[in-house]
Amino acid sequence: MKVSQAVGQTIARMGAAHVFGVVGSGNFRVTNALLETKGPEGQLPQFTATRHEMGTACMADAYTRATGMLSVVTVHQGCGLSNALTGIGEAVKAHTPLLVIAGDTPGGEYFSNFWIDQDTVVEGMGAVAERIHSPNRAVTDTVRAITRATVNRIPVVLSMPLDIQESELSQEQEALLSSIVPPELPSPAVASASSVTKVTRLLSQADRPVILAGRGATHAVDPLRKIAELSGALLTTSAVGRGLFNQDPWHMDAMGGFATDGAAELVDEADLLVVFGAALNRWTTRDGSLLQNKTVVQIDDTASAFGKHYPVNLTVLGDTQLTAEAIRNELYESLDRTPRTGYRTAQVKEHLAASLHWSDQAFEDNSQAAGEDHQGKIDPRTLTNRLDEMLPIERVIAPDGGNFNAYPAMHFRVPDNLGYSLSLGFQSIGLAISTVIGAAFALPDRVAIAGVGDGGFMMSHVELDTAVRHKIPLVVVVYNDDAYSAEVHHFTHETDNLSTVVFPETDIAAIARGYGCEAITVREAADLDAVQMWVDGPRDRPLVIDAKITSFPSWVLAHSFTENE
Ligand SMILES: Cc1ncc(C[n+]2csc(CCOP(=O)(O)OP(=O)(O)O)c2C)c(N)n1
Ligand SMILES: [Mg+2]
Repeated sequence: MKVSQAVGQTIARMGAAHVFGVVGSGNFRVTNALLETKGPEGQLPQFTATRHEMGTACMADAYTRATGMLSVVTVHQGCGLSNALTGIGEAVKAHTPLLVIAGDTPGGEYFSNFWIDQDTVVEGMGAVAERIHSPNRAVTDTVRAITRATVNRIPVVLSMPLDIQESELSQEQEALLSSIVPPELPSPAVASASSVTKVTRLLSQADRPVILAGRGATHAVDPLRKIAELSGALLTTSAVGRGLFNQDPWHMDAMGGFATDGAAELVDEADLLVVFGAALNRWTTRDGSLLQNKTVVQIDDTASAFGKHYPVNLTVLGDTQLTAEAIRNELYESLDRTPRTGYRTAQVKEHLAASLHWSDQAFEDNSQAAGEDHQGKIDPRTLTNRLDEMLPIERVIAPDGGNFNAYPAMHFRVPDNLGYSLSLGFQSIGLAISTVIGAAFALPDRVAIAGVGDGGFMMSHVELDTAVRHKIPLVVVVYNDDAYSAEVHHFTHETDNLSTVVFPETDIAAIARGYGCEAITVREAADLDAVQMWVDGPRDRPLVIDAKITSFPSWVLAHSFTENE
């Protein structure tokens, strides 16, 4: 058996659920062997051919985030891998366990056009570099790569030199193939008893406690709601945790830059913030300001998360679910099963209800009727509020980066946390279309909605081809202002020379039709009636909405200009 065959078989037997790839000569044989081998449940892995490796990695990242299952990125050596790096970088920032398999030039062939120092490049991205070292180690090397990705929640790039791929596998390694099983994680650990008691005490004494959950607390929702009920706390999430507490009447939606003024005030005035599985970055904390004048407790299963962005008062190491359950049990005892009022007053309830939905927040519609220099422009808030009403709530939303980004990120309601796929950990523009396609493979019964700027769209629309081929019920809302408006609004105060960041008008609807999508151009709310036809139809090809929007600094950008973009 050739090494390429054995590596492909090993990956399938380790539980690869979905393979995304751009296949070239360097990864062809391994990929085919992988797709022909049944996994531990007797099923063949699914395969999606993508059009650019950046999209490949984003789709795999989103698929794994939504399912928890192993997805594989398969790319050609050198340039195939380098094209995937931005998507891999996003997965690194999001702690997504990914296996990336990449061909590699044969040892010593540094003169090959394809040669790059793959390990150095990969490590520089913050991912883990693994490789197939020899025909005597190929199966073992592959098992270790997948185990590291899974256990350490990190993308691992397995480089596969072509000469080793073509070698005959050793008999010892071949014998290992039949006994391969998916990696198993060690049992999670609860925080120490003294830590649990400290947090319990803080919660039972606070007047205005707030509980913040990030994506690291996905499994802790039930005990967290109970803790909040007992201690009289309000509930909120990080941006990636959006939707976790949707079922709870005392939740405030996401905290930080995306929050309404009313929700931000409630966090600001809290006297205790207990954080479960969230990084507390500058966006969640509004540059740290939301951590002021209160006790902040950070609970996480990874010590490197502590104080990464801002100092906190107390850190607690432990699995978020088990630790939340322990705190809940101790609170029950110490409060004699009687919930405290805490922050849950009638007045706060009213405040909460009024500030929950962005669509309820008053604004002055600045849509513009057709004029001399344009044929009409729609206010992006009006656009998104209207689409939010029209599109089914069974949805998954992926917002891209840019000035516009808070509109799709917050004006669209989400049904739950799975309905929100945020690939802004690397703060790259151009990832959302691929992200939402990856999520759609995981959640085929939902409408997939990407909200992108014209800049992000022009960088990544090639994956519309993938969505068309797979008949994905995708809606791409393009907030089109013919500019990198984040940069326009950022620099407009210091220079008149904005020619580097503005563009002539682009007919995005025509581009989309070229891929086989349905497409409409929207200049006023009435133009959105066409969306209803798509919603009522078979939804078997993507709809691209080229919305010509009015441009002004969005609220998130307005209060983040003080530092970096
Ligand atoms: C890959 C990448 N390149 C450049 C940037 C810097 N950048 C941030 S926002 C932005 C403009 C995005 O334009 P668009 O998608 O049209 O959204 P808008 O800001 O106009 O609303 C740019 C270039 C980035 N974040 N990521
Ligand atoms: Mg723009």
